[in-house]
Amino acid sequence: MSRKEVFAVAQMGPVHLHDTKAQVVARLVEMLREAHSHGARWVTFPELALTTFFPRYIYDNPEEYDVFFEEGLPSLAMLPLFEEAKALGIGFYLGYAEKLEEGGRTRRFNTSVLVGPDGAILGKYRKIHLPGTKDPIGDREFEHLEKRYFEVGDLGFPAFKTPSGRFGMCICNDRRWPETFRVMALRGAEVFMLGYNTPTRNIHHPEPAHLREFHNRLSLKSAAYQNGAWVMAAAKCGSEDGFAMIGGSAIVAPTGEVVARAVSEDDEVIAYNCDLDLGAYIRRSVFDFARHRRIEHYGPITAQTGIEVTE
Ligand code: ING
Repeated sequence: MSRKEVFAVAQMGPVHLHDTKAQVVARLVEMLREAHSHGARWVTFPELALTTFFPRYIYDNPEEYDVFFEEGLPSLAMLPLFEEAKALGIGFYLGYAEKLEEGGRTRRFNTSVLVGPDGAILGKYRKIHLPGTKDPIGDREFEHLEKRYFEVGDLGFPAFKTPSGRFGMCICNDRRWPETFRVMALRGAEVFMLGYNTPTRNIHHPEPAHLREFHNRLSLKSAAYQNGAWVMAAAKCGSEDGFAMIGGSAIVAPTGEVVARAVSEDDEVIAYNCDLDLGAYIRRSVFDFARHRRIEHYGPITAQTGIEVTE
């Protein structure tokens, strides 16, 4: 028996500082419609999909950077997308900068929301692995200041129940950490949705540009195969005000094979009719967690953060 559903990934081309959220959301709605024309029931949009990747810039005061954040869910800017998706009966993953008042203080997260085909909000995820630095490095062409603008996510790595099965969400750098996917898989996730903004240049040390795409693909394929799950990965890419980011959006099968990928660095919709039972044999054999995992030997994974050499 196979549970087949069409999933789409909506890759975004650049969003520039001067682009308005209304202009960007109109692009997302356009891609939603294109996904619908492919018969898609689910669409994955990128990380921080409503704005340029602003953590590349140095801001000192919230008044300067709060313009990039959304309040409320759906926020005013998101409304046209939520309405169109509900009208088309399409569920979606959307990455955005979340701002809220809680416990008498302002909190800011790099967040993704999962919305069902009926428009119901199924869950939220807040990015846990924040790369880069809290303070500017300086003397670089751009920065990577997610630790400056966002708190570490406080919702863990849930697996959300949807009408199509259990989905997990993560965001960008999370995909480089195997713990991300294993936790969601241990909670029953059979589809992982994620968005990313990955600069083509490494500001921390000289690295050949081709490795950016190689490491992206390596992370996605490993996550899929080692957890017997589908991976939907949506890039925001191209040159945003001259700052280049990789594309390579992809749909990866539980076998680890890329079944669809974007070929441009613009807005581009890819889609695939996914058999959600394809991963079942992998989770019943090579990665039958219950039968093969030996947690009594995994202690250091949660007992320590960095490397500890004992002898
Ligand atoms: N971007 C990048 C990512 O993890 C990065 C940052 C790139 C870190 C390459 C390490 C190596 O894809 C975000 N937004 O996390």
